Amino acid sequence: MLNKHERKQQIIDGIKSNLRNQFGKTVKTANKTQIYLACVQVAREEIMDRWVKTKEIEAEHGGKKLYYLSVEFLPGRAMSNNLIALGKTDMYAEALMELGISINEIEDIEADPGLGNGGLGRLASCFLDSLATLNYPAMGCGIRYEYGLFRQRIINDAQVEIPDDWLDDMGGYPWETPVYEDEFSVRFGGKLTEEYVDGVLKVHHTDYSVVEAIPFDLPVLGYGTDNVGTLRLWSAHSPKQIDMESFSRGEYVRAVEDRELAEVISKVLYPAENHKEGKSLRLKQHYFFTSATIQYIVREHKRCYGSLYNLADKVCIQINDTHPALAIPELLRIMIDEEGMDWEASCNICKKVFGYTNHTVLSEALEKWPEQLFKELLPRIYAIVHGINEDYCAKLWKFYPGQWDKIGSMAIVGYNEIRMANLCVAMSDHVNGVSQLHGEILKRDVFKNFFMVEPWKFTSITNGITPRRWLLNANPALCKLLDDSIGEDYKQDLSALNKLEPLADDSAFLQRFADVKLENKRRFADWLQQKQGITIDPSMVFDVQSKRAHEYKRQLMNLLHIISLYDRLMNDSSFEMTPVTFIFAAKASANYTMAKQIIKLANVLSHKISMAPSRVRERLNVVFVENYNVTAAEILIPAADVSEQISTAGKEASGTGNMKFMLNGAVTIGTLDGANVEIKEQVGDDNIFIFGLTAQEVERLNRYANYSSGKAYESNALIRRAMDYLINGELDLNGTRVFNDLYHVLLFGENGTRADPYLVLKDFPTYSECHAKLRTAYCDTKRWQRMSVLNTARAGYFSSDRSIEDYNEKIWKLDKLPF
Ligand code: 26W
Repeated sequence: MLNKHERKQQIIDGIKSNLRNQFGKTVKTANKTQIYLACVQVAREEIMDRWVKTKEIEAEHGGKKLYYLSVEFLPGRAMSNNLIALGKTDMYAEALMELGISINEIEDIEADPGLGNGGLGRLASCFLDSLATLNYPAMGCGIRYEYGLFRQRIINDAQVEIPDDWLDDMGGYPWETPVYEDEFSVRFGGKLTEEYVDGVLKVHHTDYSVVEAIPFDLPVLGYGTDNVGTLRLWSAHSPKQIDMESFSRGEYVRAVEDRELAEVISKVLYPAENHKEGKSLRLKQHYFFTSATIQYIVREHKRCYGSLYNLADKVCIQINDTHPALAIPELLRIMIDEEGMDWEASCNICKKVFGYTNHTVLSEALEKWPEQLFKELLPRIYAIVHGINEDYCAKLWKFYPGQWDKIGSMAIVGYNEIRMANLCVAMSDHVNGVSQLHGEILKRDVFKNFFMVEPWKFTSITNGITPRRWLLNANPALCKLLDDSIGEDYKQDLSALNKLEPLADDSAFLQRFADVKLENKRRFADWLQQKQGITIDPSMVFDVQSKRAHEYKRQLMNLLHIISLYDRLMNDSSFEMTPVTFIFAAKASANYTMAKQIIKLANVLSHKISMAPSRVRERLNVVFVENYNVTAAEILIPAADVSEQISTAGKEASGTGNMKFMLNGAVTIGTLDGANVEIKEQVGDDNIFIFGLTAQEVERLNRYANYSSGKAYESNALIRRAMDYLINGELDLNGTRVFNDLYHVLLFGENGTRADPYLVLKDFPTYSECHAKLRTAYCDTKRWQRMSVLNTARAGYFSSDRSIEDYNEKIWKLDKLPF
């Protein structure tokens, strides 16, 4: 065993020899990127040891394994997280210090892989962290996009999208390993012919194009264990040889087309969330990665057991929303066409293997594919989906005899579309929502008719977040305080945070907790200064809304409230308020006009207020944080005093940002939506600010169509005055009328849709009152500090470790690896 000094020396020697071998450099001559890359190599050696051992232990163990399929992952930067898992953060920091380098600067070199849009992708990464930490055998499977989610710049107050070539930035991604022996071919297009062989129907698939799938594996380090999980991302490549057959038939163009088709599949992540995109490339992406994954799973299983009959005992596959749903017909295809198994037996096995998690109730986000496109691109999969549909409709007929409308709406193929959610529900063993409320809405509303047929399938599992990234990594100052006051158990058992409860009445502790918050606010202020040249005052309340820009999340309501405060400060010299800096961070899908206008409004307002008289500026500030991503979230969230979770009730499936803020001691102002409901239950009514309609009230209002935003406007002077700013030229000095649309949607609706579909004006009055109460509470320093501590103390339930244990109990039934 080496002592501490020797281990540090080992790191230093490792860095030096890597610089020499890789780049022909010394510490003096190397640049920051080279030093970063050398550090990664040194850390990787240790990680590789653990990874190899994990694979051996897993093979020996022979238990059931989980494959978590997701078209998005948002892992965040790897270096700091991996050093924490290795327990080596300080050692690396000191080693680098001896070389005259600050570890922060080195960590800042690293790209943040933006291989997802928002909540769904980040959840997938939190789950992989927990699976590894809890020693469950699991692999995440997705796509290695060459371009992640666009980088956002704000130019003239508007969002501008810049390509995210994250792989180019560092000359490749140093944490990944290509696994060439696990390459698979994926087929697109072509023709089907049928033939009876000994009375059995055989389907032949010919004239297809081939794309090669090459996996790149990333290690996912468990915390407090040597277990290392795997995130496998598939990259698309053209077949090594040009298709000689079509080439020699003179089909030169076809042969070259194949190359084109292949190259483009894993190029870019679609930047749309909660909005379906009926593009053929997207369908190709989905089939590409699910086919490769299923081929790999089948090969591994057959290597051990020779056949697929016991597949359901050894494999479970979780489908993260409907995007990976083609895994279901793909598994059937292999069982039937390649393994010669019969249809019914194959279907029965399939139904035991898959679990489906739904992440949204917005109807515009439920995936449907045009039948013709589907058929042309995936003829064999199309035929299989038809087979599934026939069986399923026959089954429904028994349950709902003669009820054609109902059966029609539940069918997998209908109105020339393939409905992916229906496919998932029909073919999965379990269907789950991501919060209590969301699960109930799935049963009562979205999947009501399915629920009647197979009620046992439906369940809810409340989302969670990994405390390793969202506490240990993001908030070292708070962790130090926690370590000193309640020990370190909370790192692997977040419910241990409840040991803080008694300290919520200890004024010395409250002060130390508040000091940590202030330190994090300063850290964020410095970061913002350096990134965007904006100065903010850490003595003001930091009130934060950071999440994707979407109408249902109601950033617009937040902005109208700020306009209202501005108006009162400007026009009423007797109006006093606790000084607040409102902070926004949000990306909008590039073609989502309304969301882009909301971003513009935030930026315009920010400028407007910065030019106001000092009495106003001292009390009110607005800033927009550019390019929100995991790295920005890690700095922003620990600096928040107030967390805005204000979606229209019934629309946000769960939310996970809400949990991150709570864990870091922010107090929530929010509606009873998604996991906010459970946050309120955990933290208690006195430690959260709830306002607005409930999901049931929203439901009723919509059902009876008895809401008039015009009346809400007429009856409330604050609303009228705030709304006026959108059209009276105050916010668009050049008379560009940029915010006319926002005004119009709220009061009149756009081309035929109802006015104010997300009830912004309806909830505005209670939102505004709730903010006033919150400011009063903040002035009572002791009371506020106590609330803040209790939010952290009661966040234990929202660990993704708890979510994973719930999934395992209800669905997966995995055994832990013997570490
Ligand atoms: C087809 C385009 C598309 C892309 C992404 C449709 C839908 C999605 C996702 C399902 C949207 C999403 O990220 N949903 C979020 O999932 C989180 C994790 O469960 C929840 O916390 C959020 O409430 C939910 O909006």
